[in-house]
Amino acid sequence: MKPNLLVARPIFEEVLARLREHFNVTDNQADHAWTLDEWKAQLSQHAGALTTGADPINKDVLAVCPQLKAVANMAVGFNNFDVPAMTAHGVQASNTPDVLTETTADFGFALLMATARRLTESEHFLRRGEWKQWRYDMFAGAEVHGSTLGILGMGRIGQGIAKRGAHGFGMKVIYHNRSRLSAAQEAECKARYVSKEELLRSADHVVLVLPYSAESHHAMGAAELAQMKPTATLVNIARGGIVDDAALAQALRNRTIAAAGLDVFEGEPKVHPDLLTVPNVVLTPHIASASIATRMAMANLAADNLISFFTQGRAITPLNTLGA
Ligand code: 8YV
Repeated sequence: MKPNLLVARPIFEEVLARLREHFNVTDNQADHAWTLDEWKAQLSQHAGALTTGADPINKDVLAVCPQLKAVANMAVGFNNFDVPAMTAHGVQASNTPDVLTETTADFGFALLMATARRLTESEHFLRRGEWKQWRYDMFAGAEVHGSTLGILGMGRIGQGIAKRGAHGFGMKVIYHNRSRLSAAQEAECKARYVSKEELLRSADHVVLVLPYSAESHHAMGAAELAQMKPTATLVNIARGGIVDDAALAQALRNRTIAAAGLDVFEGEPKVHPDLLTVPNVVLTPHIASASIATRMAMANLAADNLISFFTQGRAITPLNTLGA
């Protein structure tokens, strides 16, 4: 008998077809946004699930899902999972690292450039029909090449951004991370380890690529924003909640920093209303990993994690180790 598998959100038909070879699949191609109660009711009938970063697996959910054996997150970030609780319930957790690193780093760089060079603000101006003549200072922004790039969170994606900045744009790269990179990794990224305070004080462009946790909640709040240069920009491609969005909107309005680029938001898909009215922010709807090839690779890796777990007893990229 094939195990029951719940696919929480729409995914590629090809990947669903692969899953159907191994599982009785309940899919959600209609993309009806389940309430928490609907989610729990659905999940309680399944042995496995393929989730996205928005689908919670916590103690409350696990309590009503005694049949659940494995959940594969189609995301590298897994702050929607309570991994210790999953381990305690004997549920295999997995995510999709590596396959999205370069695509996400590309997007981080795109957002940095769009923010520094005021891309969307100037496009909106043009679309409104306000472009009447050339002016020396029209949408003059911050320099990217040769400037100082500060990266907070230096995992795989952070390193990808560092390499693009150092090797492609001649930027001086500084970084802060819980643990320091090896000398070889620092040399490869041409990156210098500094304290968070030094990074905020001296970077022209600050990029956030750290995981969300209780520790990183509001890691960029009013006090941290106040340490940045008034000419500096801030880019968040990590998770909503790392930045205090209300404090950021205020810093942007008061021009205590020059501009920001945000792909993630506190409480997304809702966006803090103040961010929608300040001009000096580039806003995108959590699309950093959204190239077709990468989304396909993520979906396939999540599917492989489930197939491998249910056929061979182990996930390919597990987040926890289950007891014997
Ligand atoms: C996903 C992401 O698009 O991988 C992550 O952690 O944030 C994105 O790539 C999103 O989480 C949907 O699962």
